[in-house]
Amino acid sequence: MTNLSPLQVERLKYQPKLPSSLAEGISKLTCTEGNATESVANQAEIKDLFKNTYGKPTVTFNSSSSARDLEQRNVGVILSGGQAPGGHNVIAGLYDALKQANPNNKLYGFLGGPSGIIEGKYVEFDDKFIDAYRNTGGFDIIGSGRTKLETEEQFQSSWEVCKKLNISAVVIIGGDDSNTNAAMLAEWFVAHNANIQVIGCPKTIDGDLKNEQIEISFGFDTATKTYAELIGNIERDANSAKKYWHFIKIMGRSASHVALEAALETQPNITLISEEVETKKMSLKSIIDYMTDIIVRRSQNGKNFGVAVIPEGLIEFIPEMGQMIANLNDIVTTLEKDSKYMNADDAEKFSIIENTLSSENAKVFASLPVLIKSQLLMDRDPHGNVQVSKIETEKLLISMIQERLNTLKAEGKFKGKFSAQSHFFGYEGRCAFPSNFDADYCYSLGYNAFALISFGLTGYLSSVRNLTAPAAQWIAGGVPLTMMMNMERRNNKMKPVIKKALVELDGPVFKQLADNREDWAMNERYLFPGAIQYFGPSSVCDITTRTLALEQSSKLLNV
Ligand code: FBP
Repeated sequence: MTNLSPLQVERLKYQPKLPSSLAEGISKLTCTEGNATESVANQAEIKDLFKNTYGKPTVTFNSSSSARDLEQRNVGVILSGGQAPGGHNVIAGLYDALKQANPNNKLYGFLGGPSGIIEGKYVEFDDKFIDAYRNTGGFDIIGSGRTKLETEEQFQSSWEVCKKLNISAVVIIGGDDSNTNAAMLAEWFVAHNANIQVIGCPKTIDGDLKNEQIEISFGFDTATKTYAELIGNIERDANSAKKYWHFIKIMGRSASHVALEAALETQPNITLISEEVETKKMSLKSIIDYMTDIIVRRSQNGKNFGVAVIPEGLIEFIPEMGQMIANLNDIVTTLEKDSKYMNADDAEKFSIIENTLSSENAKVFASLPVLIKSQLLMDRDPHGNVQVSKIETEKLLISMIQERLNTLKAEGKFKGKFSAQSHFFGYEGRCAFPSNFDADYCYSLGYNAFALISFGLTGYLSSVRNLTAPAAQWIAGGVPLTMMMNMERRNNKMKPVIKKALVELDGPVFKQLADNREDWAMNERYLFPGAIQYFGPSSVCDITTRTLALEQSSKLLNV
């Protein structure tokens, strides 16, 4: 093979593991229904919006000795939203299950995310195509996109494209927003007697698409291991040179799961958790006080260095910032239709914004450095989210801490040095070769998605549970998408969306940080996880995240 790295050559040969219930083959399955379900909140509104798909039972698969006859069918697949390691294996698992069910089945991949199904841009997979992508990172097999599937025209054109290709099921691999799209499309197809099923797969490095049935979204394992490797390397550098404070912002959007997991893997001196900041109503000033205090105390011990981990979405969780950003989101949607605003330069835009925000929020906006103001005005994503990856919170914290230390120095209360480096680890982790865990989990999710299709289900999320046990003992099944939904304000309107799971402050994962952070602040308890290992002892290659291990063991204790 040409143009392949030695690792890729070896990874192509890796055979992902399946739960034993699925390993017998797609035709040898039984489907057991659980109880009818309710949405997590706003039941009446969600039921009204999803008249045909609301309230379905959860399902579990078991292997059976008798084989089912499975009709020939064509399926379409979409990769949606941000990249997450293992997406290619979801498609490989889906493809293998579909071909095993009937060699005449066809799998079409829609190009560039949800827009591919609307515009009819697709490829048909064959063995050679799929084989080149097995166990690789990235979404480049068909590309991804963030188009929000929500209008009548989009649904109508998706239907036309499916009819043309004789597609009777669509699999959407995505995060909370993309699976909200999946739920909407599933409902629309049923309401229009289209006879097309829609199945979702839980993807996102953010780790916030989880609940009782979904233990973790795929990609979280590999991405956090990649960030932990990088943080560990920086800790070693900091501890060698002893001259810099490293401020590291970690991707993960609103929830702090990624930052928390990476922190447990590396034990840095400071870790901020957005959910704690919000719950304790910590102002920006009190965050600066907290961080400055640790920097000053370490300096008194002769340590003018350290490592601080900052979750990507922090800014939205600082109460005064969160309120200002919510107000900003509402007014920006309107202002973007105003040509005077759109043609204004940055300074004029800031002044229009300050005159339109409520007086309290205008004060907060005005107090920010120009860099952060401009970043806050950047385009929202198609789902109405501020693009937190573009807001340099790490630089905001550094500049405010520097100011505070200058004052303390002038007052004779700080005699040390403060020299800071800023980093943002995000895109580095999203396309890594999937860890063994993600390679197995993703393949199983894809395979299982076809199992859901084969039982005629629609509006379900592929679910594989019991993930801290060996893969053979994993439990395969499905969860109705509406079960995870609630109503939230997006783009100035209340919309049905899948509820994000945030870090629980009374949960075992946060507790692990809270119990240790004072020790980690003052001492170098750094851990160096090193690079992900794909070959070698299972104790190194097959370990899952601390988040999953702690959450699952605490569930067992509470049973
Ligand atoms: P998803 O929710 O689509 O999985 O996105 C994950 C993510 O990586 C976030 O952590 C990050 O804030 C965002 O995507 C960045 O988006 P983009 O790739 O559009 O820059």
